[in-house]
Amino acid sequence: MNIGITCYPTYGGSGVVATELGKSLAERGHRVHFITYALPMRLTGAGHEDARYLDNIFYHEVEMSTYPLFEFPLYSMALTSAMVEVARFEKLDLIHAHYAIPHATAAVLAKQILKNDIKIVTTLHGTDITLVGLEPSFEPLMKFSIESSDAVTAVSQYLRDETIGNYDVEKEIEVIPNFIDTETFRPIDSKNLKRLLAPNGEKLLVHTSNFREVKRVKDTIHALKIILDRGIKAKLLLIGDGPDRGECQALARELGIWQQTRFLGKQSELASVLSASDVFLMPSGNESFGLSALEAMACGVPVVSSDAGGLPELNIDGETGFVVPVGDIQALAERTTELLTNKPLHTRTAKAAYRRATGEFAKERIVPIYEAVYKSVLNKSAQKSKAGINPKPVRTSKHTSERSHPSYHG
Ligand code: GMT
Repeated sequence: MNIGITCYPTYGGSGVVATELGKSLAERGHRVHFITYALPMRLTGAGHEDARYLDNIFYHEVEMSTYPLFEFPLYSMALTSAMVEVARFEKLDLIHAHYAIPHATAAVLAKQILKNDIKIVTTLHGTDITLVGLEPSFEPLMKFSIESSDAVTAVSQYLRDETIGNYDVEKEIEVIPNFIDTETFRPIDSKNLKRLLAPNGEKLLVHTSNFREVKRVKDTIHALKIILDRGIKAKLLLIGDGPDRGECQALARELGIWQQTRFLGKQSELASVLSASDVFLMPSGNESFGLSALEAMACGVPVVSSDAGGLPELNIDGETGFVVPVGDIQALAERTTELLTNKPLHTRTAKAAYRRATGEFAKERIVPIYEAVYKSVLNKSAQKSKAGINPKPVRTSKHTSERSHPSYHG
């Protein structure tokens, strides 16, 4: 198949899933075209095989024109135009839009410009539905974008139910969870790193996120304080960056635990530091799936998470770690203490976390499910064309097509 993928190219979970999916589809012989405003992080970067040079992966940069009259950038329009141009030159079979607004919206508009000569698959990731789309003025646009897509997927049952409940959509939504590349995320021997990070034998707690309010990063710092006050030697590794980082640093100083808190910034190679850690903390106020918890589980690290959104679908309470109510810092500290002080419990949950991540959520299991969705929308169009309704030929195999238009970086 000849597949266009649009996503946020940054460190966010939706961009990571979209990029890993594209890489995996390319490995499986499809031609994959990323249509984004920057090169997706996981296509390049240390610790990741540099996939951008594969001959069936293409990068089409969405170019933004500037003109003094345009006070606000016309990104959605530029994206739609890029989708139309790439679809025409590359003869795309479908566009897979990750994140509803504006990506699915732009794709649906592109489809109309292309006179329906393309299929649109939309994947809902989380904040597109639970935060952004709930802005009242966006609701009709969200409903329209979802209902006009040929197929819609959501990353958890929770997100599927929220979408149907919040937007009253009449659309089948298939749940396809996040997945993991078990060659990248695996338990790595990190004894040396552990010695560096915990020279006095401290237990290591770890949290990775984009430090937005919804992640409740401050809860991890409060929990660390409780744990330290109980006389347990521990350190908290905070990986990533975002709006709340400054406040978190101030809180660590205020609580007098600055020395036990390490802000490590954005990291492109996570498996070693996760493998060196004892417990992963995810106290989110809202979380549709929790990709970073899955990454930790695949490295053999048990998780203490909140019960927000789809987290209990991933982290099974008492089995792969513990689930506590959102905002219950005491319970967060309590459950983490249990894992840090009860060796057999830690070993059992760590093993279960690893087994669940690499069994249920391995990319080899999940990527074919996306492929089946693509085939199903293309088959539907083939059936219609047989019946004389839509005479578009279906291309389900690799085919030669011209390279990208020169204004793109193919
Ligand atoms: O909100 C984020 O953390 C980033 C966001 C995104 O869209 O980039 O992540 C969402 O999508 C991920 C991939 O499907 C999910 O694993 C995250 O749970 C989800 N985040 C939230 O729902 C808050």
